[in-house]
Amino acid sequence: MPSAEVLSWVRTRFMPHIWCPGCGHGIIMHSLIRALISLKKERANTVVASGIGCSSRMAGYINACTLHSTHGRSLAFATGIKLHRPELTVVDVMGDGDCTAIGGNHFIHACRRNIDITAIVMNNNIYGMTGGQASPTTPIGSWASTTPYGAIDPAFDICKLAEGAGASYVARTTIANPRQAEMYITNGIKKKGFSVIEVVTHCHTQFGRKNNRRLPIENYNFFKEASVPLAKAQTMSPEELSGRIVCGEFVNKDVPEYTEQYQKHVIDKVRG
Ligand SMILES: Cc1ncc(C[n+]2csc(CCOP(=O)(O)OP(=O)(O)O)c2C)c(N)n1
Ligand code: SF4
Repeated sequence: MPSAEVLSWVRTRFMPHIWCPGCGHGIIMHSLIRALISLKKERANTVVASGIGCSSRMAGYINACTLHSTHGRSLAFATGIKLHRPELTVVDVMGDGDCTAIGGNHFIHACRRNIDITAIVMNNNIYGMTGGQASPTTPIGSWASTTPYGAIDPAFDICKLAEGAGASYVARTTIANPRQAEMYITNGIKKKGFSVIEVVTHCHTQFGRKNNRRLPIENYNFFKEASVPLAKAQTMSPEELSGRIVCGEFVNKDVPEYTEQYQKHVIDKVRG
């Protein structure tokens, strides 16, 4: 049973939620709430934005200032909010489809601008909400409703994508390590700049069912066994790393942040 403090961040009037029993998205929501509590954030100054998808339902369930926007476009809305009210804490919760398919362009440009928003990408390797179509993170050879012979497209590495596009904080963990998720989300919110925390999770209903991981616990055990800490991964060969999930902080750097640059180079100049 969550503590009263955690529950104060949950819109209990929206319960029961729509998530399938055992879906990993709830674990990530708990990690996010714990991070917000540990940072002593206030609900009135905390914005949680989302697009559309099972993962994106999270914005509706969190008792803060929330925005459930359009599929793939939540970073555009979040950018507008942050530019207008830079003092707010802005978190954007996204699915892998939302973030890297229809929203891929918004994602890379938010990384490039380095705007102070924390993006939590819930990567379950599939479009969960709409029936299990392959997404840009579906691994080669996996079955999805749109890949009846196995996926042939190479998958995106979300962390490498974020790093290459310029995000100032990039980390990955899985739902099998919720404390690490909480720590990375905390670090991401604290970072002045665009932060990306990829949390590898499962959709047992749409992905697991077709790929020999039908039960939530099978996915959880798979993540535990497949995870490799970054320091160890750096000593392993590409063959040894095949199929493994490298977890750790990949980027943590201080570079100019967009709302500060906008204030200094645009607003201050316009006002003289
Ligand atoms: C513009 C637009 N295109 C397509 C859809 C249909 N749609 C809704 S959710 C979704 C995919 C969700 O997958 P993901 O973002 O990975 O989240 P998940 O459900 O797996 O958590 C799609 C294609 C939509 N709502 N709006
Ligand atoms: S369909 Fe998949 S992603 Fe959506 S709630 Fe069910 S298990 Fe979770």
